Amino acid sequence: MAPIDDEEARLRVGPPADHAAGLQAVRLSLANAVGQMGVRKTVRNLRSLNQRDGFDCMSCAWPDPQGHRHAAEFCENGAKAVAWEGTRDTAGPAFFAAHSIADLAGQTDHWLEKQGRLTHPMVRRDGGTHYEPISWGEAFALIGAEFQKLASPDEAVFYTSGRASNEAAFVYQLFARAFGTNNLPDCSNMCHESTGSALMRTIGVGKGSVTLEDLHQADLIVVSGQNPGTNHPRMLTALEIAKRDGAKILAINPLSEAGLLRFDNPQKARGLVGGGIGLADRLLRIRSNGDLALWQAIGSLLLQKGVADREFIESSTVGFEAWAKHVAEVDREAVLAATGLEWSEIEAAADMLASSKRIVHCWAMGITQHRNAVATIKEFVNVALLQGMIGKPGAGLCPVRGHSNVQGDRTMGIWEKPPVVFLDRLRDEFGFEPPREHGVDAADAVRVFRDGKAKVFVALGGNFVAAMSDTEVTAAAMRGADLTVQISTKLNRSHVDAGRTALILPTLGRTEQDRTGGVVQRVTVEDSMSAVHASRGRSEPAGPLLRSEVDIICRIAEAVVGDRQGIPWAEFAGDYSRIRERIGRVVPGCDDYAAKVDNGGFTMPHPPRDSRTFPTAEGRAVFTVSPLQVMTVPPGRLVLQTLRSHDQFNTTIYGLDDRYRGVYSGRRVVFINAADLAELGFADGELVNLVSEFDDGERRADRFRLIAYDTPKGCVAAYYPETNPLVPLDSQAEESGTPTSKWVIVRLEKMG
Ligand SMILES: Nc1nc2c(c(=O)[nH]1)N[C@H]1C(S)=C(S)[C@@H](COP(=O)(O)OP(=O)(O)OC[C@H]3O[C@@H](n4cnc5c(=O)[nH]c(N)nc54)[C@H](O)[C@@H]3O)O[C@H]1N2
Ligand SMILES: Nc1nc2c(c(=O)[nH]1)N[C@H]1C(S)=C(S)[C@@H](COP(=O)(O)OP(=O)(O)OC[C@H]3O[C@@H](n4cnc5c(=O)[nH]c(N)nc54)[C@H](O)[C@@H]3O)O[C@H]1N2
Ligand SMILES: [Mo]
Repeated sequence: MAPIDDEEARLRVGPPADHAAGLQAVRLSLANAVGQMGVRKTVRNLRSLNQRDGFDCMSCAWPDPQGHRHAAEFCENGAKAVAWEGTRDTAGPAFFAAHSIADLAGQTDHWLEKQGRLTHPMVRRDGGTHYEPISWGEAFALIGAEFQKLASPDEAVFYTSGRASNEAAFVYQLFARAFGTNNLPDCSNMCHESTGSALMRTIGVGKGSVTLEDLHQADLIVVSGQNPGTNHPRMLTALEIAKRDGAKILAINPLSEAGLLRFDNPQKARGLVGGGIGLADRLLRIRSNGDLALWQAIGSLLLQKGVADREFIESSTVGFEAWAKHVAEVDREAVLAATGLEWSEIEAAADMLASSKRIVHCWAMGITQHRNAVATIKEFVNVALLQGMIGKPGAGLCPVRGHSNVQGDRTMGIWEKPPVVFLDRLRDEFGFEPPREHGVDAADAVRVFRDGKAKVFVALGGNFVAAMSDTEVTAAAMRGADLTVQISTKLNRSHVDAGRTALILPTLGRTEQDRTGGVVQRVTVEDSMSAVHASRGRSEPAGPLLRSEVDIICRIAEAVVGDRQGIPWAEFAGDYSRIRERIGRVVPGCDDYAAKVDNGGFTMPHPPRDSRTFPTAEGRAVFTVSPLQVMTVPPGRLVLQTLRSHDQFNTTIYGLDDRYRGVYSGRRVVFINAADLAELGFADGELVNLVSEFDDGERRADRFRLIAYDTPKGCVAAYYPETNPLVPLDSQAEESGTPTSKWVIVRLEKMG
């Protein structure tokens, strides 16, 4: 487990901010970028960030405007991500010779990544104390030999983080399936999996149904369980555009996040002199996990008011009567207990919905990472269907994705439960029979290594050990692997808690020029609104030995499956347009893929959005009935949500500040209501240990400082990944299996 940083002693706490971005954000992001990359590289990189012939920002999946783009089409945190990748610092053989793995284990996550870009393939041989250099050729041969030893293809697991390009993802899943397994867990399992589960069942497509234009045209935007000021700052521009045209915003969050309150757009001259625009017209400060109850109550109020798009319900949905009956009987006391809101607040929110004609529902991790997340999302869908808010301009469902290409990776077949049609088309194109049995998701991946049932773990990016729940269990499971192969840009915990034989394969990042095969290659990505386009980095790679993800995967595939299925791996690596041709023939919705991306990109088909047709089993959109659960906490215990600071990208910690929440130089903090402090006998600023309680026992994370904060009583918040040791592996969302990162029952323990 990550040790505790000495810097924590310098922790300072100030008042939280009341608005997001503004001049300060520009100044900070430029100073940071120049500091890490130097002036020339900063100018080159930031100039091509999110531009038509440039590269796609890797900081989130928010779409780019279709028409006019600003010269600076990025946000503070996008600039941070670019600078982090573009840093001049490197961690090569001398670094690894100087630091044993035991030594690295004693460093924080922040320190590990801060060492700079990985430049050489490295290996820790079985029993070794250090990583040592290895040639690419020997690394691929070693992988080939380890795979030979497997008793079954299912002893290998292929993880993907959502930064991989469509081309890399496509060849990766092809490799896994040609080898013979659907063990393709990904970061989506920990992220929007609940969204996919809920939307597949109710509208027949697991993706959001809006375009950026729809947001601009909406007259009400609901933002549930999301902190866009930090995690999707460019979304604030869309909210601003909608607001200027008279839209209202309803935010639902336990915290009054700065980015929900006011936005001072740094892209505009006006932003530079301050002022900005107010965002949320109403902020419901809901208790953790109150959303299912809230939406059932809103549904019942809308029904009482006679709000219903009868025509749409009649022509395009099933299940309305049963749902209407269910929510009409909603228990008001249970709703008040679950939400912690006043009934009048819920009525006011329902009035906002009732008086709106074009509503977009947005949501993120505050919704998906709960035990009943799938039910909650189905409840937004019920209300959207009731009002006919899907498949018309200015209205729809907008799950806001995290990783910049997590949606594209799924489209390309990174899925442990692949649809039959996808496998059939893969078979028809490549002439081999892909495995049909479902593979392991992220949580099951931990279980199969923990139980000795899997031996080889390959990671296409990411930091599985720190990102996954139950850090100690996950780390031990990974240490038990015979071989781990990490295709990475920077050093992280997953290189430290690695298999007996462990490989680090350094790869090019999004910002870097990819000249695999001697030509300039492009890749493609899909954003949160299903728009697909090309991305091409411009910078000189961090080192001459780096290889692209596509190249690395194709070489591994050559070493492991060779030409058994006649798949032309070398041809794919030499010219990515050959991969795009195959994508066009295999992936549903990607016909003429290569040509379309050459012509500037396209938006993936989405039948509910495009034509109000719903490819569900019923052939219609489905109202669903979910029992109202009021999740309770034993006396003296609190509900912990684990979230992101303004200075991190998932497990990548850029710095120790969270300026919007008024926290500086430290991350081991717990935001807690002052009344809870008093009741439980603790003081603001006191150091405590956190103990989580679950059916299977207790878990601990030590030395956190309590900060009195405006969070609902009983609900506390702390940063991930430091709190992942507290999230039990078996605490997962129903149906989707997502770890319940926003619902962990904890008690505070005095420090001895
Ligand atoms: N700069 C930056 N950008 C990022 C990331 C990053 O780490 N840094 N991560 C990327 C990724 S992979 C993702 S998935 C997204 C994550 O984007 P977010 O989902 O915005 O990320 P979190 O920090 O987890 O914030 C969760 C929000 O939900 C609220 N919340 C918690 N519990 C509840 C609840 O029960 N009900 C309601 N209504 N709200 C609740 C929290 O108070 C918080 O505001 O961002 C992406 N973009
Ligand atoms: N407790 C708790 N746990 C959570 C969450 C939470 O809210 N709370 N959120 C969950 C969510 S939403 C997600 S998406 C997951 C994230 O899980 P992951 O995607 O696995 O984690 P990241 O931190 O994004 O991965 C960072 C690493 O990716 C590598 N990397 C960066 N860029 C590239 C690249 O271009 N190519 C390659 N090959 N590697 C690259 C670097 O080595 C870096 O160290 O975490 C989940 N875990
Ligand atoms: Mo995510």
